Amino acid sequence: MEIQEPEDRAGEGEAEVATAEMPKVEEAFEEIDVDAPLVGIIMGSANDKPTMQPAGEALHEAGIRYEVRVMSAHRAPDQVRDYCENARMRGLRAIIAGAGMSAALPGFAASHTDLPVIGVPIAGKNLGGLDALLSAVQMPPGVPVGCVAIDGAKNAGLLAARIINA
Ligand code: RP5
Repeated sequence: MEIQEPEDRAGEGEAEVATAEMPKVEEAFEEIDVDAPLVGIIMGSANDKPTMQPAGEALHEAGIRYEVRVMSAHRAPDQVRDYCENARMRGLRAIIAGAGMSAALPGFAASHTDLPVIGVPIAGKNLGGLDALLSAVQMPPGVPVGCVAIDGAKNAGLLAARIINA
């Protein structure tokens, strides 16, 4: 019995170290997983926010984390490029891109990521959103952009949710 006591203590000690350290590691990984958004909602102007809000609401109702960023393809192309190039590495799995007028944002975003990009054409003052619609749906072969209806942000959120849950 006297010989076994040190062995038992050694075993218990190792177990104590292991159980003391494991929760910290698990918590660290949980924090990364839990907080990371899965969908990025980007738009060309802060003025697009009210139109794009239903996309966030649809994702929220589906329990899918998302983030919102305002970035213009023509006013801040470097920012859009960097965001899209890093999107997959950051854990995003889909991007929703809303923009009005000639609306390069969805196609420009899709050219800088291999994640699915869902375009939301936003109605402008002059052409009722037809310009933005055509900019998204008429993307040349090789750079796909999914496209919902003009001002159809709700469906963009629902479609992103289906992509995430597929
Ligand atoms: C696009 O041009 C935006 O997406 C917006 O819909 C449109 C007009 O932009 P603002 O003049 O409202 O900033 O870039």
